[in-house]
Amino acid sequence: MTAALGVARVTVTPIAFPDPPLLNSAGIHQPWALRAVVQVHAADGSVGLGETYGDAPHLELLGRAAAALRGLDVFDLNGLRERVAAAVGVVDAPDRHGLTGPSSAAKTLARVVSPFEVALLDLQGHATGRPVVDLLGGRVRDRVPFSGYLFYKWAAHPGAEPDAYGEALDPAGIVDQARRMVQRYGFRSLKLKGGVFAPDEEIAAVRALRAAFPEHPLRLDPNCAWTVETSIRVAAETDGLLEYLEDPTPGLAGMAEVAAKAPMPLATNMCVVEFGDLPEAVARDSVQVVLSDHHYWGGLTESARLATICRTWGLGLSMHSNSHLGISLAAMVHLGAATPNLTYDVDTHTPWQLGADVLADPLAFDGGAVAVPDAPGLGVTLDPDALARMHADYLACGIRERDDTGYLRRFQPGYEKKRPRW
Ligand code: GKR
Ligand code: MG
Repeated sequence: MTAALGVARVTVTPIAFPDPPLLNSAGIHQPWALRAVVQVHAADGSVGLGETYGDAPHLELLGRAAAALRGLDVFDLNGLRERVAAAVGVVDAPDRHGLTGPSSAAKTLARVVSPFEVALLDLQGHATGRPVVDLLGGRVRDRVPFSGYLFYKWAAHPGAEPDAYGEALDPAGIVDQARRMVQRYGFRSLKLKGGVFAPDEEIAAVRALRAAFPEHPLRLDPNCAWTVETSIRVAAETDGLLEYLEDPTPGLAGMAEVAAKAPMPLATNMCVVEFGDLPEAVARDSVQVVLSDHHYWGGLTESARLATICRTWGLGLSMHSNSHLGISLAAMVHLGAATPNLTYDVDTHTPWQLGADVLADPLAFDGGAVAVPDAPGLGVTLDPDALARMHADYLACGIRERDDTGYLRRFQPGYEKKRPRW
């Protein structure tokens, strides 16, 4: 039997990178997005990578977990979960924006475990010479398809130069943004982040997208900005236009009411956000598509288990994203490649990072998809200079928690986050 490979030390580096002024039902993105890069150093000198949120309360928990991992066998993922649970304790550390639904101690723990689990899988890959996809059950596809993620947005943060995508505050702006994104990345499906303007304006944007992209499957995600009644109306008016409607209204009960009348499937990354949500969601038939996210479902192996549950209950499956960099993208690609029942294109924020990355050679999009790397582990390498630069940006930017609502209030003092709003 091969000797165990132990964890020698772990580093957690908070970083910041520029983020465009993207609008959503919580407010608007701040000029800097926060992430944390986890490096797990094994006793043989190899290093495993993980990427996660960079908000201060989460960083504190990551620090506690990191200190507890010394000596852990890199193949012992159950041991990882036990050690992190003991180090973190029962704690609920919600995010402020609520864009990934309610928080709980179980979800908080899963969120803390996740980047370490990804890093251990990366190390297992290095130790065995196999890509992570092989450790998750083997590849069922060579390329993982992504959807183009469209946002209403300002041309620039106040006082800054416009970014490459410019302003998008009406249907024409959204179609123009979609054209640029499809041209550059080749996306074959499109998602519009809604919940920003009155529903009729967003329906008009969906119609404009359908006219401009007759073959692209479309989705609309207002992040729970609508009442049940409004959701049912929008669903009726977008009949035939959407492959799914995502999180129109809050809660499993409200979603079930909408689902009973909506002509299209409902998807969620807000009302099914941990394993404990699944029994009620299935019993009520609240959602027909679960958007997994390894960052808060406990990592890649837990997300693979979620996929099996979805298959068991006949639920569709795809992946949700938040502002992220290339380590997260690589993790999503390996998971997507190992998931037989990935029934829809995966979300990604990559285009909005406008080329910023902590990796030496980030995975690239071609025809809207990312090819699964063959190299051992995640198949990506950290760029230490970029990491240092982004850590310096973190120290200098002054942002310690994502706060889309507080940032929008600076420019619109009366703004309030309301779910539902319409
Ligand atoms: O980046 O503003 C954003 C998104 O709204 C994100 O935070 C959401 O969590 O993409 C997400 C979603 O699908 O709900
Ligand atoms: Mg969503």
